[in-house]
Amino acid sequence: MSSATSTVKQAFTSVTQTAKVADLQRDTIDPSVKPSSGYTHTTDHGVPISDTDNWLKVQDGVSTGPSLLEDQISREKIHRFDHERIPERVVHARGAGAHGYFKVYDDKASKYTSAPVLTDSSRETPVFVRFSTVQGSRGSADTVRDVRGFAVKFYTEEGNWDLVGNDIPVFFIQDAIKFPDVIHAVKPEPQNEVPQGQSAHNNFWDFVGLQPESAHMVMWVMSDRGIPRSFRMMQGFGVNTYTLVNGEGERFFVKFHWLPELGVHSLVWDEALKICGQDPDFHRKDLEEAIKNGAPPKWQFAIQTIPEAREHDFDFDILDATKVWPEELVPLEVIGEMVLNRTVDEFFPEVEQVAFCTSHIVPGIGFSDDPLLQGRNFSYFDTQITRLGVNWEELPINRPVCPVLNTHRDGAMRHKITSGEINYWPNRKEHYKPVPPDQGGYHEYPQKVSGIKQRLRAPKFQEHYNQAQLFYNSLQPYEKSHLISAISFELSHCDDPVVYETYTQVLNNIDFDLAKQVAINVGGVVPDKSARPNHGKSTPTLSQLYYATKEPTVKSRRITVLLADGFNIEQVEGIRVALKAGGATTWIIGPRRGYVYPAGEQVGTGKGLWADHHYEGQRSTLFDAFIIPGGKDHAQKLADNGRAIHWVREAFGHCKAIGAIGEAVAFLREAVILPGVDFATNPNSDDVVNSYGVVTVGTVDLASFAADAFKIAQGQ
Ligand code: HDE
Repeated sequence: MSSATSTVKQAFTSVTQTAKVADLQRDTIDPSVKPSSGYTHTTDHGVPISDTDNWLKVQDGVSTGPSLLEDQISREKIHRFDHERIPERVVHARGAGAHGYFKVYDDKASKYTSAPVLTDSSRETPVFVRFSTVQGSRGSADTVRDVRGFAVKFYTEEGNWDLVGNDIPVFFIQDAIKFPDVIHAVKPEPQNEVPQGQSAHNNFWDFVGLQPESAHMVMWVMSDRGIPRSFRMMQGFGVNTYTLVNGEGERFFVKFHWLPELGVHSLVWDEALKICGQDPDFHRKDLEEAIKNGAPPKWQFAIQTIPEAREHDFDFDILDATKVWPEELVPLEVIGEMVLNRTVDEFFPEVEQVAFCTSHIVPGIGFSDDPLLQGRNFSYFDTQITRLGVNWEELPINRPVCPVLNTHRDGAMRHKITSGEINYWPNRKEHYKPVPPDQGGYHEYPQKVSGIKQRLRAPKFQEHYNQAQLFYNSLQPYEKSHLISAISFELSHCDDPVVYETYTQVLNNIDFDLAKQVAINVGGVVPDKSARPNHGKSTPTLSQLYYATKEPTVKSRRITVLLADGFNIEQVEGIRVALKAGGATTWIIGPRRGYVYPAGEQVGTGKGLWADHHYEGQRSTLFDAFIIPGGKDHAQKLADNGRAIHWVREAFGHCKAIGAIGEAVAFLREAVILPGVDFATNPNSDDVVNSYGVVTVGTVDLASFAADAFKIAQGQ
């Protein structure tokens, strides 16, 4: 810790790494307000209540008489209910959150910044993270195609730092003045409030067709990045350009990155659409389930830095939020990690009331002149006043863990009581004395500015297609095909020809083949030549494949064993032990929620394995992989059940990892009916893995495999 910081801390009180948990528990575990089975029901003013079920009425013993307004208990209950809702966020309304900690590995970043949160490896800074979608309202589905918010509140010892980012590194617009336009365009249309949780409508594509700076971001959202498998499997980006200032007073431009330990993974579109209906809370539940099952999600934290003197060395403007800083030009430096290991206790006071502000930074971190960031710095504080009132920073989830002491007073819902007669500076008692910079007080970097006041954008802000093209060129063939399908889906939902014709022409500035294929699909203008030559450049780091798991793992993955009666129990036991040892979450799906019976066991004896869900209760869409054990009657029973066949077919179509043993191999072959698939011709061979992600084995000694896995899990 710097001496400056320690002096300031002495003036207040000291802060520990688990400070935020302790701070929140002030409000959650007071034993006098913990629900229990005793007589605990009171009014809001603390008077015990004897009846919460009957409104006070005039009764004559036969008929029901009038209800009395006098009933203060009923009135309080209804009044409180009437006012339960607050305005939802104007964007990012749908979200989920979790607590955790952040730490840096060493003091490597001290060459760029003096901020202890980024340089002091003895600290574990508490964090709260909120993930979100952008377009839909609070009750919309999780797996829609959209950008995901990735907002992190660091409760540092020097005050809160909010890094309010997304899972996509660029944005639709360059200048904050366009934000209301892009959001109005993407949100449900004003005349009928349609569509919900989608950008597939005239207004969005109309806007982006006329605002070509959005082309790069449109490529990202329409790629597989727009439909992540899980919040835990998303990259995070600060998007805007911030600055870091080191102890010598030197300034660096910086971009912030989060890299998920589990790799970056997506759903496939058909699967995402189905999950919207089958389990609209899929991502929210996935986050909670992983933390509760002991697989806390983890991200590495990385920075890209550019010294102030090199600001103009690139063919794009480094303050333009529609551009990435290609990793080949500005490599990532991994400096720390974040782990989310605690779910929330109550959604509303934590996830709904958490309020982020890009303007919340701490000494050692600064803004840049990025015109989008400058506008954001105004907007977030302002919107919290509408959502939560002016004293929103006093709410438990928002209040810092370090002391907050100043002359701000009053306002609706003020909680804090500050004693003393002084609420101004300067004053005769020297209370609230500002902290000098060398004692830890925030001070702005002395940046020289000059220019002419005018409504213009800098010259390099005028170029919009180079990086959109770079992104498209860098995709794998299957990623390109997904992107073409996604844009075709969206434009097919636009019924105004001007809209889809204009957009296919925009696409021709990015890639001729892309424009042609989309135009054919949606009835757009099919180009006969490219509107702009393709520069042919590509970079591996822009493909999602680059950030997929480096070390394949089943850890925290949802894996099922698909059963009918008559299965081979040794195989199932072996599979389950092995998966558990690998850290997977396992499930049994059967013909009914209840016992499923192994070969040799009578149905109905109660001596079977308990299936967690029946075939229709939880579809294959909700799992990452499944295995079908052998058993003669077993395979036949599955084959006789249309739902089981559908389960398997859908999983195969969604490219899930599939395993089958013994007799189940033939069932699988029949179920997916794919001529030419090699496992179909080779049902009895050992260890056949084919390019469809299907593993089949004729026989296997699973008992010994499981025993080995168990030993590994026990650390032997
Ligand atoms: Fe936001 N944005 N934004 N945004 N944004 C909000 O603040 C805004 C932008 C982002 O989980 C609002 O508290 C403007 C970029 C996230 O609570 C609002 C501009 C990025 C969240 C707002 C942008 C984001 C928000 C609405 C352009 C990626 C959810 C509710 C100048 C780096 C935070 C709220 C949470 C929320 C304004 C652009 C990310 C209105 C004016 C770029 C993750 O203040």
